[in-house]
Amino acid sequence: MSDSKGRKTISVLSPVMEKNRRIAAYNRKRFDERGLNVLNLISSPGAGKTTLLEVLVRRFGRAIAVIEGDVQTERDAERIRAAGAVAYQIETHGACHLDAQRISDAFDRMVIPSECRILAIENVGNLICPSTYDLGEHLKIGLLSLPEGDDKVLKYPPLFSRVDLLVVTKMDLLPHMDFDPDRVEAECRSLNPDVRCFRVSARTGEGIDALCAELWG
Ligand SMILES: Nc1nc2c(ncn2[C@@H]2O[C@H](COP(=O)(O)OP(=O)(O)O)[C@@H](O)[C@H]2O)c(=O)[nH]1
Ligand SMILES: [Mg+2]
Repeated sequence: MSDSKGRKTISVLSPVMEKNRRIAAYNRKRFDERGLNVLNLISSPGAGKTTLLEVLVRRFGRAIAVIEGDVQTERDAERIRAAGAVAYQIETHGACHLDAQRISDAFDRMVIPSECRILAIENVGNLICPSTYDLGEHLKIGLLSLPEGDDKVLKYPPLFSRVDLLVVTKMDLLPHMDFDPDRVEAECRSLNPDVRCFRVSARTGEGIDALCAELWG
């Protein structure tokens, strides 16, 4: 494409996304062959992804395995292992999201127990960059915690228009926050009419049964 001065613009974004899409499709085929339900958890840093995964690991044991994504450190994988499941840590060393190639490499390297049925991927904490990268997952899960505020869904439509599940976390903090979960769910449905909504607290256990039924069913 040329502009009015005859300068050419070369888009590198589409080839990158096209390559990611092809690898994600390959990942999904491998996950299906293994009978794995694969989750991609996306939120801001601190929304409670790892804590929720620890709760799920305590319920499902080695029937769940986890790929952790962080810029640096093995800390989240160590937490998941301490809770009792297999975890593989990806350190992106700067990248603000995971991509399908990194997941393919992790899947090659990790030893997933035969009883495993759910593979959860905890993406790098970020509401923007992970939104558009398909990893080959079956469910894209967006988490929003009460301290972040109830106005965030319409500010980050690339994520909240794509999620299969919306999980409002830290519900135990509701008495202390000006946060309206009805508003959050209504705004998410306005972008994404098919989204399934959950309200949970890892601290009290609120909503965990319903979420487990959704993931396990
Ligand atoms: N009150 C409350 N705090 C929580 C809950 N879940 C997580 N947290 C806290 O939120 C902080 C960040 O949690 P973490 O799971 O590491 O978030 P991540 O960065 O999204 O993985 C930690 O201090 C957790 O103890 C919850 O349900 N209620
Ligand atoms: Mg974490």
